[in-house]
Formats: sequence, structure tokens, C-alpha cells
Amino acid sequence: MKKGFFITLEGIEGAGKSTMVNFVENSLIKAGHDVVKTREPGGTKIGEQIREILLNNENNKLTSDTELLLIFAARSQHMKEIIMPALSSGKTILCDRFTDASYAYQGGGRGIDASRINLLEKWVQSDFRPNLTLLFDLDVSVGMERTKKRSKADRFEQEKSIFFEKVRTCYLKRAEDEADRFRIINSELPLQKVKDEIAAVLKEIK
Ligand code: Z5A
Repeated sequence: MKKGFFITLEGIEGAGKSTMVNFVENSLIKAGHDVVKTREPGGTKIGEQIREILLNNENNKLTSDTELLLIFAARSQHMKEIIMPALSSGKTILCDRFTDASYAYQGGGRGIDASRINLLEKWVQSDFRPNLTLLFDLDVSVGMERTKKRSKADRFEQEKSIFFEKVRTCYLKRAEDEADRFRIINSELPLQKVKDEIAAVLKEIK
């Protein structure tokens, strides 16, 4: 069993991360991992306060640069307070979104140049990257249809399908460029089949 392992979950909205995160956690625990489950933006008291600003759909004046900087401010706190200490003590971190989301949403979706995101990534993380990233992938229209049932859309969920198409394209390109780290999960499949795909991937790290 690998010690000090860092796993991230990514995907466009409606991809089913929230639905599957407990399954991933329980599978890891069963395999003997000491798991810390966390999320971004958020994961710390300060990060969760930043998350509220980011998701609040009344904040329609928030610029793309401010959004990106807030996300990396929250990430810096998360790295120092939670991620690095837990990894040093041999725990497995399961993080719902991480820096791939910044490239996909702020880069692909908002159009911020990847070189700027890379600058912040180097500042906050140095060369630290996830060991494994599960990308929950599905057609944008299927994802949007699934999230229609939510009572109130947050600031990101208010975006139109063209935004999520760009986010998805960016995720898939990153998965192609870093095929060793990424595993694509077909989240259009029925729930049990999605679980089977996840279980097959997790076997690799036992
Ligand atoms: N963000 C960013 O912009 N930049 C960054 O660097 C970071 C984040 C780190 C909040 O993320 C926002 O932060 C996010 C990007 C931004 N905004 N968006 N969009 P979040 O991860 O907290 O929130 P989320 O994207 O809305 O995802 P979620 O709540 O974690 O869940 P989900 O992946 O969208 O899906 P779900 O809630 O699990 O499932 C949706 C519905 O589909 C639900 O009714 C399920 O029962 C159903 N479902 C799920 N799987 C299936 C299958 N297989 N079949 C049928 N139905 C299914």
C-alpha cells in the first residue's frame, strides 16, 4: 500500500463527484488507507470563507483575476494547514477538486492565460502535484440536465453550456497530456458501472 498518497477528483458540474466521493473514500479505507477527505475551494476555516465569496451568486462583480487569486489564496492555506502535514504523516488525501480545476475553469472557462495560472501554481505548490486524478467525464448537456434539479444555482452553476464545453475540453487535454496521472471515468454510465470503473482504478494503488 502506498503511503502519503494524494488523489484528486475533477469534472464539470453534474459529473457526479459528490455522489461518488464517499464510495472512493470507503474503498480506500477498506484497502487500508488512512484517509483525509477534503475539498477545494475550501478545506480549512479560512478556505471555506473564501469559498463562500466565490460561490455567492450575488458577487457578480468578481473579476476573473480576483477569482483566480482567491482560489490560490485558499489553496495556499489548504496546503500548509491540511495537505502537507497529512501527507508527511503517511495519510492518503482525497481532495474534491484541486489545481486542474483552476486550469479548466479559470483557464479554459474564463480565458485566463495558462502561464499566469502556472505562475501561481509554482508559487503555492512548487512542483507538488497529485499522484492520481480521477476525471469524471460526461457530455455537458447530460451534466447540466442533472444539476437542473438543484434548488439554487451558485455563481459557477449559472454559467451557460459554452463555458462548460471549454472547461471540459481543457480537462480532457490535461488528461491527454498527463496520461500517467489521470484516469478518465465515464460518468454517463449508470451508478454501479461508474463504481466499477472507480474500483478498477483504485486497485492500481493498493
Ligand atoms: N472551482 C474553480 O473554478 N476553480 C478551482 O480551482 C476550484 C474550483 C478548485 C465548486 O466546486 C466550484 O468551484 C465549481 C468549480 C469551482 N463549480 N462548478 N461547476 P464543487 O466541486 O464544490 O461543486 P460542483 O462542481 O457543483 O460539483 P459537486 O456538487 O461536487 O457535484 P457534481 O459533480 O456536480 O455532481 P453530483 O452532485 O454528484 O451529481 C449531480 C446529480 O447527478 C445528482 O442528482 C446525482 O444523483 C446525479 N448523478 C450522479 N451520477 C450519476 C449517474 N452516474 N447516473 C445518473 N445520475 C447521476
